[in-house]
Amino acid sequence: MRAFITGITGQDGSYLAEYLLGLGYDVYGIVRRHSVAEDQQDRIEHIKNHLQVSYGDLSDQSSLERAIVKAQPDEIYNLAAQSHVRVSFDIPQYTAQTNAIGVLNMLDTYKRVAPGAKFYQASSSEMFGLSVDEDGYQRETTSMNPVSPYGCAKVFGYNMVRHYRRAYKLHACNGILFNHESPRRGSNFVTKKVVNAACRIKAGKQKELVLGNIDSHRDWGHSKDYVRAMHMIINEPPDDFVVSTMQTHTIRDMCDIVFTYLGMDYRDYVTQDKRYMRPEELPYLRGDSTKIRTLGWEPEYTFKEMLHEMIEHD
Ligand code: NAP
Ligand code: G4F
Repeated sequence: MRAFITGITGQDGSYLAEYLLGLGYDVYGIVRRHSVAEDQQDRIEHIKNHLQVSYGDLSDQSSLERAIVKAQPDEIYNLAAQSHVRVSFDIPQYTAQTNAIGVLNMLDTYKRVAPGAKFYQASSSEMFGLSVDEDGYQRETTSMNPVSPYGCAKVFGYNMVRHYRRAYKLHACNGILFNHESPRRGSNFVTKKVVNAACRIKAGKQKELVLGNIDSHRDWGHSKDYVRAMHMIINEPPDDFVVSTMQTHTIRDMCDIVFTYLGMDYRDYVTQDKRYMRPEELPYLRGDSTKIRTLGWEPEYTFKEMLHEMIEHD
């Protein structure tokens, strides 16, 4: 089996590549051109001799075509994105080019050069925005009411996948993943920022931690559990699936667990500043993943185990 992964240098792409190599797949991917080439592949350094990567970018359709023709994939995972919600308010057009038009570029290339393959799109719980069902969960049938350029662009990609599935009878599916973290999480997402700062404070290298809104709720899982779900979803009849832990916590709860593990009280160190607030906030996420759980998926990590692993790593 041959898999083609966009976003292979990212948190999820690196775990997915590892997982698929472990299953015996040949794994292909694209990487972007960076001005500092030395550290751009840090997350895949340990497996890079087993991967076939070429330069490519979601905004350059010719590069996608060359890479997919070379890979002749059975499975295509489109994980590449400008993945930071706060940053999407600063660079909305770039975010839309990558996360919306980039998905269309991928789908169109897939349809033309590899229509026999299966296609997975990295959709997001950020698409639900302000919508919550009466029982306090978001699920596959919950309406989408996004509150960020990132969320709006992801809704476009999500709908394009559904459209291509129906119109051209392609095996294209969406995983609607709730937040997931790991030691490989980018340093400006809130879990990694808190873990990193708490470790530095403990070591006497930092005095305080400045955050934005610490009362929003997120449903946080572990990236390793969620890449297993991606592989399961793409190998089902084409459909859309929510992936979540079904539990929710505030940023405040998360700070409490991290600082307590290191023998400190977060209230002595955490302050808030409007520079980390968003023009519009998504206050509450809690996913109902019953649909994928009926296929046998469930997370192995608890919330605390995931945070403890991140702390031990730092
Ligand atoms: P990540 O660590 O930020 O990785 C994003 C990847 O996309 C990186 O490899 C990045 O390359 C690549 N990329 C960005 N723009 C690109 C472009 N124009 N062309 C080609 N590659 C590009 O994100 P992640 O956490 O692994 O998330 C993976 C996907 O799942 C994303 O689509 C994200 O939006 C979605 N998602 C994530 C979560 C979550 O909680 N993690 C939840 C729901 C959905 P560089 O290394 O060169 O920057
Ligand atoms: O860690 P975050 O930046 O993740 P966010 O915005 O929920 O987005 C992540 O999850 C989405 C799925 O729901 C993905 F689609 C997306 O790609 C990404 O992986 O922020 C989490 C919460 C927010 O409510 C934010 O306002 O933490 C709050 N927060 C408070 N202080 C902060 C900070 N977030 C960041 N990044 N930095 C802060 O200082």
